[in-house]
Amino acid sequence: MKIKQIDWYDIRLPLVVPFQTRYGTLFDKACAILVVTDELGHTGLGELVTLESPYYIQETFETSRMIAKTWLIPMLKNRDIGHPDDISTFFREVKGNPMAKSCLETAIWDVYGRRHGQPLTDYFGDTTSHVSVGVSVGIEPDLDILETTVREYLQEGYSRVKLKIKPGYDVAPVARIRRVFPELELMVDANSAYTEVDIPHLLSLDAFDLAMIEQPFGATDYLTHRELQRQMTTCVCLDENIQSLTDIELAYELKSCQSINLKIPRVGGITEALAITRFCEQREILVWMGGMYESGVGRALNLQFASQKAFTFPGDISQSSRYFHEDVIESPFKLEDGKITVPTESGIGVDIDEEMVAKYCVEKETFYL
Ligand code: OSB
Ligand code: MG
Repeated sequence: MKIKQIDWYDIRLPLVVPFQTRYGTLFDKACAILVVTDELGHTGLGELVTLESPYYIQETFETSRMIAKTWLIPMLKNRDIGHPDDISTFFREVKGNPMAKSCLETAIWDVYGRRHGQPLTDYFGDTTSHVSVGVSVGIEPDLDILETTVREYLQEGYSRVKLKIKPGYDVAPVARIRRVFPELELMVDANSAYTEVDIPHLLSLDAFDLAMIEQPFGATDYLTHRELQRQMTTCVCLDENIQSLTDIELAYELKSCQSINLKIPRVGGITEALAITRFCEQREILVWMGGMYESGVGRALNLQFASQKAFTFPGDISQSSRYFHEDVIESPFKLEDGKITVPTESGIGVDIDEEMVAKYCVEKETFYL
């Protein structure tokens, strides 16, 4: 297979509710939708999901876009692609920048699947047709509003709730939600907001029967996570730390975590994400699917990936309407009986809605390879 053309659409989707994390508040989501075309005219879709600020990981929307357009796309010129696994090998020359790599790598997996008439789930082993999902709730200082928000999500059918926390906003919201919903599968995500001196304070979260605490410390801080996991009963989960298979190998050897939030874009694409999943399965590390406020394109892939049997814990894959008024795909995802149906058409199983892409597109560029 050869890639002949790449159409790059920069998109800006307004959010239904602004998301507040300790990084600030997000009012709309920038993303790019990539359409890659092979030499036979089959097309594949990819999404660039990077946030605009460098506060989550090093990449920003602009740096990912520049790396992809200037360095990665030219690497595909005249290359024979035997299998989509080849892409991660070609891209190894460029260091880091997993999200830039992933938007192209996943689009190439998609065109490969469509060309062979196979949904990507066919390449993932045993999968299920419906996935139970959770919801990631932003920081809401008014705990009455927080409680109402959580109640509404539970009524919609989400089977797990993740609360974002930060210093000064942790025990109080957790205690409140736990008191009101004693049976709820509840967890917290700190997005690196704490340091070693906070360990005694974080240990007080052990009292709330949380499923896990996600990424309390810095993105390369394996040792402080190890120290917390040594002292804490609650499962420590890593997100920002895990950008490759090597990172989870290190975390496993050091006993820095018992779980990881896996995001395909944060690890450079499907090939690496599969290797990480297999590693976790073999070592009883709980692996589950994270999210980056994806549009329908990235969400379709996340759903397919999370349909693997290793993904027993509900992912951060909410229905499209929780994020956006309108989506760029033809049939936006809906929660039904607490589950979302995994697309079964070939490739990622969804098609873009041309009208929506045109409506929310702010810039377009075409590359001929
Ligand atoms: O830390 O998991 C995170 C979104 C953007 C960046 C980082 C994170 C998140 C989420 C949202 O928690 C998950 C989602 O609903 O897409
Ligand atoms: Mg996280």
